[in-house]
Amino acid sequence: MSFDINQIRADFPNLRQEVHGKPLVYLDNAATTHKPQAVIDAVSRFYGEYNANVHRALYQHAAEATEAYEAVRDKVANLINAGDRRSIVFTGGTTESINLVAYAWARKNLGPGDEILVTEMEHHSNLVPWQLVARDTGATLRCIPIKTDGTLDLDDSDKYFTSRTKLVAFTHQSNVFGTINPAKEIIELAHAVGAVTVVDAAQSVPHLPVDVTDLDCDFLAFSGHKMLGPTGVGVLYGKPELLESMSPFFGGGEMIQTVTMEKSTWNELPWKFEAGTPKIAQVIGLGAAIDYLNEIGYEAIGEYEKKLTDYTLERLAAVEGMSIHGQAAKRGPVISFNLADVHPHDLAQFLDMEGVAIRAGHHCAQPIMQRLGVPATSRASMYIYNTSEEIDRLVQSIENTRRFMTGN
Ligand code: C6P
Repeated sequence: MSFDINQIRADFPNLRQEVHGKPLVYLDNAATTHKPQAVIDAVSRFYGEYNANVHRALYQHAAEATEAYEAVRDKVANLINAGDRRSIVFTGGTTESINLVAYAWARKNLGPGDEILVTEMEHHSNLVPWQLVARDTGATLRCIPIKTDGTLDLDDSDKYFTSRTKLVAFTHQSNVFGTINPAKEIIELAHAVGAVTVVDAAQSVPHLPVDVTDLDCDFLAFSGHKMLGPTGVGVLYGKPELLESMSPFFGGGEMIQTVTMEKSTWNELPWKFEAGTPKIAQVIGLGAAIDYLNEIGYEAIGEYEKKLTDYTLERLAAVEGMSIHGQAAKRGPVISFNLADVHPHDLAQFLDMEGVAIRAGHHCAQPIMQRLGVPATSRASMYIYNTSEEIDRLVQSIENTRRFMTGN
């Protein structure tokens, strides 16, 4: 399909909303994206036409629901080029996926003297779970610092990747700077010292083709709601041999093979990690989101987002008193900034009155704020349905706010 922005926008009912009497300009896509009608319809069709639990019953709708649910596993495996559908575990989101690895792999395999390596640009979801693992196992948490341009300082990699490094967890794309990290290089460095790798792909899978076979990552996590899918569903990819070696994280229905009063045995992969009634409607909605993205194609998405990001950077840079954080050459459509003499929260509130939705705060990445020496930043994050006209409205609203707040 060619990239027809008008057609794409027409697919998203939320983009037709007005806020405070103004057409909505939604620029908080790194937090969550809107949903195309196809995703809303897929969820609605499940509930309205063949609602049933999966993997359990033999009647018609149960079979249809199971088939629809399991078909999405294949779609996800294709999307990230995982050779084996057993490596795809459905979770509640990126945060749950990372915690699954922290509980079911790291707590069993790490101890005093071992090191967990993260980066200074992690979202709290890929930092706090490792702090907890370090606390509980006696392992040490270490960190690759960021440079002033918002990229990772990998110059002295020998300092960080050592024989003690047992796990390396890093974000593929920063939710603050937009930086796309050199994932393959980091994974090679990790594997060279025998460490297991965890890629936080929450911000990359929505925008880039991600190939787990080429990356050779051990685990990779992402969320459905940041890629046009429903909330409450995410994916953990794990190499099957690692997932096999792990004990279940949650116990309950579905994840067992046999249960006696004394003991239980576990179901096969991936169901060993999907205890209880799974996120059936959400997974089906995620499948529709993947179909939608595939129809447009990642190449067209990447080209469009690059043009829009370049335009936004250029327009924002021309605003008086503007500081943009992060100048990575390889970046996604996420731009954080501060405007002199205007607190990010005030800016976000003024913009809201103009119908422009951005995020202001620490973006669940407080170490970055500490590094930048600011309590908060403003952040505009774009997706496939945003336009240069919307960026003009963003910039005009920022200009209006600046004039109002500073009086010049
Ligand atoms: N970042 C943002 O506005 P969940 O909440 O589990 O779907 O995703 C967590 C998460 C993990 N890693 C990265 C890099 C992320 O950006 C996020 C979510 C949102 O930046 C909400 S704080």
